[in-house]
Amino acid sequence: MEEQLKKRISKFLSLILRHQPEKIGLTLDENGWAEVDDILEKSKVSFTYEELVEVVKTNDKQRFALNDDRTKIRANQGHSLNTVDLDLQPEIPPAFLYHGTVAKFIPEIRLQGLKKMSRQHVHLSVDRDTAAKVGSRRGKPVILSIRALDMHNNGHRFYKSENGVWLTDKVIPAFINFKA
Ligand code: HQG
Repeated sequence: MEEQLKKRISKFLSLILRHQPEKIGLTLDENGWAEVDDILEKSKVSFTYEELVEVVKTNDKQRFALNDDRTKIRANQGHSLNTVDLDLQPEIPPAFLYHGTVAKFIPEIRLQGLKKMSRQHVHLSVDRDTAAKVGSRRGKPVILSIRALDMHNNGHRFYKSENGVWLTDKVIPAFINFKA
């Protein structure tokens, strides 16, 4: 299967499973699952069931999950829809987690900390390389290290998505090392 088609399908699935299911008249259940058949029927990008399964399996960030009998699909993280509850259990984070951003946001982050902006959570990575990739979507990446375990010990909750992204509600400036 061509990489370009995979990318198109992945982008389309991100759009309808994280942000705008109504765009194709799709409904997600309260945990974010959609019927695969429903997507195949309503999709504006034309693809088969087998192609969808291949996209889920080979996706570079493992963005999507299928249920056990492969009749339902959901996005593992990144939702802006606040009606979706992924039902994640709080977990103890490692000592440090990383956030990739760009220089123009730093003054605001120094003042307000990391905010979830349009998503449901602040997204953090386990390693600097991943954070650098996230930051480079917007320009030259700046990497912040976050004292995650200290945050946890101070009552902040952390969750880990199915694809290994750490999620939390906000990160106040006191827990951010700006010279990471
Ligand atoms: C910044 C992609 C000003 C924040 C990635 C970021 C990730 C602030 C942007 C996932 C701020 C929000 C998430 C504040 C945070 N003032 N700017 N107080 N607090 N920001 O896209 O973390 O490919 O919502 O630094 O790989 O960049 O979609 O979050 O630059 O895992 O699967 O506001 O999205 O995954 O941007 O990326 P985003 P993110 P996918």
